[in-house]
Amino acid sequence: MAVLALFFIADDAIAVATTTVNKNSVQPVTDQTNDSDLDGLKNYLEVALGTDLNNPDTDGDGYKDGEEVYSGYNPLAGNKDRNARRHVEVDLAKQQMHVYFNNIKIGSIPVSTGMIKTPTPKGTFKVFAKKLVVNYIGPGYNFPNTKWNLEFKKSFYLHGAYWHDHFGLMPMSHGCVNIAYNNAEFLYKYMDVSDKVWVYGKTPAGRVQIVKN
Ligand SMILES: [Ca+2]
Ligand SMILES: [Ca+2]
Repeated sequence: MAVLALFFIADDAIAVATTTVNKNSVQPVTDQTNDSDLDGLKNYLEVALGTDLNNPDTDGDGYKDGEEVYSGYNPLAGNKDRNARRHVEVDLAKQQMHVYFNNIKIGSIPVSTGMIKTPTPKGTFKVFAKKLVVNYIGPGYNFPNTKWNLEFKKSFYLHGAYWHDHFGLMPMSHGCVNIAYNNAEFLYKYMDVSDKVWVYGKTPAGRVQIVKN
C-alpha cells in the first residue's frame, strides 16, 4: 500500500506540473519526438548540435535548421555553408544505415547490402564519386538507369534500388548498398565527395532478426 500511495503522489505532482506549463514553452530535451519551433529538427538534436530551440532559423539565412541539417548544410554558419562533418555507418548485421551530422546521429535508413557470396566490403571509406545515373550490369543482373549513386570503393556504391523492397530485411545485392529511392535521393544530396562511409558487422545469411537500432 505504501508503494501505491507513492505512485499516486507522483501522478498528482506530474498532473499539476503539466497543467501549469505554457503550451509554447520548451519541452524537456529528453523528449525524442518534440520539435518546439517546428523547424524539422527535434529538440534533443537542437541541443546536441547547438542550434536555437526556439528559433527555426538559427543563423538567419532563410533556411530552417532542419532543412539545413538534413541537406548537409551547417545551420550555424549561414549562406548555405556546407562546412560540417557528415558520415554514414552501415550496420551489415542489422541492415541499417545510420546518418550522422557532426557526429550526432540524425536518422537511420533501412538498407539491403551484399549477399554472403558477394558481400559489401567492410572498413572505413570515403565517397569519391557522385553519379546521378549508373547502369548496373553483370552476371545474372541488369539494372539500367539506376539513380542516386555514391561510389565509396571502386565499383561499390550506396545507391537507389527500384527492383526490390527488402531494405532493412535481408542482403540482396552483389556488393553495393541498396536503398529505397526516396532515401537514396536524400542521401545523394546530403553526402559530399570525401564524406566518410564506415561499414561494419556480419552479413546475415538470410533475413535479419533485429531491425531496430
Ligand atoms: Ca526544432
Ligand atoms: Ca538557417
